[in-house]
Amino acid sequence: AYKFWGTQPVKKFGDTTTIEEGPFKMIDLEQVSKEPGPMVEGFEWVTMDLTNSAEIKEVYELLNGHYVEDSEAMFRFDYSEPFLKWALQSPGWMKDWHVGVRATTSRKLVAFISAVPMKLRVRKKILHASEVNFLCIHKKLRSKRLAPVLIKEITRRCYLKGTWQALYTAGVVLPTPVSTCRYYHRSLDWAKLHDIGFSPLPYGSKPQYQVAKYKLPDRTTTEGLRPMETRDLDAVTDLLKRYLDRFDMAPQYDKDEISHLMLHKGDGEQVTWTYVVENPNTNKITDFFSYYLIESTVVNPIQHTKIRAAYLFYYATEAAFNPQFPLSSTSVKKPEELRKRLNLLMNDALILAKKAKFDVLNALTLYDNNLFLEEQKFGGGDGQLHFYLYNYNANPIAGGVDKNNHI
Ligand code: YNC
Ligand code: MG
Repeated sequence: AYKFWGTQPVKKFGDTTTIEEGPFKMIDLEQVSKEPGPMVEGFEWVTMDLTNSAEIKEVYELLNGHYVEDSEAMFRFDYSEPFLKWALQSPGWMKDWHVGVRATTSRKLVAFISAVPMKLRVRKKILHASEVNFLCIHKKLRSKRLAPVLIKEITRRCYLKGTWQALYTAGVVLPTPVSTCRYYHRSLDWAKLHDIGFSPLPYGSKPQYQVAKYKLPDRTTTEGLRPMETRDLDAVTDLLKRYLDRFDMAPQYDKDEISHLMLHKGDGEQVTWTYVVENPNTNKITDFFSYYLIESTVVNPIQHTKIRAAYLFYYATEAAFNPQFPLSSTSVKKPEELRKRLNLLMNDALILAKKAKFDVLNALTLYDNNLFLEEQKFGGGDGQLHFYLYNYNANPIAGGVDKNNHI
């Protein structure tokens, strides 16, 4: 098993000794091939130009037909063209890291893999890493060992840019997750989710009870809540940095990245929604939250053809820094203030997502999410998301737990 992954600089299964964290190997740039590895006969490597709308559309169509499905193949991610532009052209992006495979004769795009640069902090060390995503092979070319060829090619291209580590996530188990999270789902339109087979009717319940359970108020309740604007960038960047510093593994974003990730730039379809709380007395930004849109295709539709899902993205709150509970204190429960504040904010996030016509809000069991998932009526899903590091040996990191083991 793991004929390919067994050859790669990743942790082996069952290796549970606590180690000093660091790269598995040092890469000598001289030894990195300047040419791509051999491609299967009849196919060739291409670099996609995602500033070209025709090429974005080709990537969109490959993913729309062939990307990730749930275990029962009822739904398939339908990442939109604006989403792909947003995700793949984040600050520092490189064209070289948008790798395609075309059929030589027909020119059809049949496989794709991508990376974007990211600064990732693992405990105290900051890695200048890449984030690898959107690995996809056309269904007719599956199980031909093409995936390892794509992974080796993106690795080569990362190495050529002096990037020796990568972060990637997958629903499948590979050697070896550094962290594992579970997906949770909060119904916003229960009737629709039930119709498409996403939400079962619990035993002994009735549809009208389910609809009533998930009903939300019309108006938000947090005083000072409003959409984020450009003038909030410094405050949000600073707040998120301090908030994420409480966890063992998190990205390090600068102002440009926060601008890219959080602000809808007004050209084309919106993919990201961000709200801040401005204290009406001090005009200080005390909290923010964001989510993004990914639709999924209903594979065998009866009535509805798409699920419109919001994914909880970054958030932060000053309530995490309650001076009564200094972060240096160990093994105490999270301050009650933080739990209360997050529940207030997330309830407003649900109200806003409902108003923006989302069917469901999805979240993972990471950061402080465990403080609100149940109270906000999220239900645990079947899916897990495993986080992996390439060429970096790290001790496991529990999802949903901060540095002081606060739950
Ligand atoms: C996967 N998701 O275990 P072994 S996530 C990584 N990520 O290798 P073949 C995967 N490896 O076990 P197929 C993987 N899924 O022999 C399978 N594998 O060691 C491994 N699905 O290859 C698998 N997108 O070509 C096995 O399999 C080997 O034809 C088998 O292709 C797989 O984007 C796949 O789920 C996933 O399109 C491409 O099934 C295909 O089945 C497909 O015979 C639907 O492959 C879409 C889908 C994956 C979404 C994602 C993150 C990818 C991360 C890749 C690893 C990056 C490493 C870091 C590189 C940069 C380093 C630096 C610096
Ligand atoms: Mg294959």
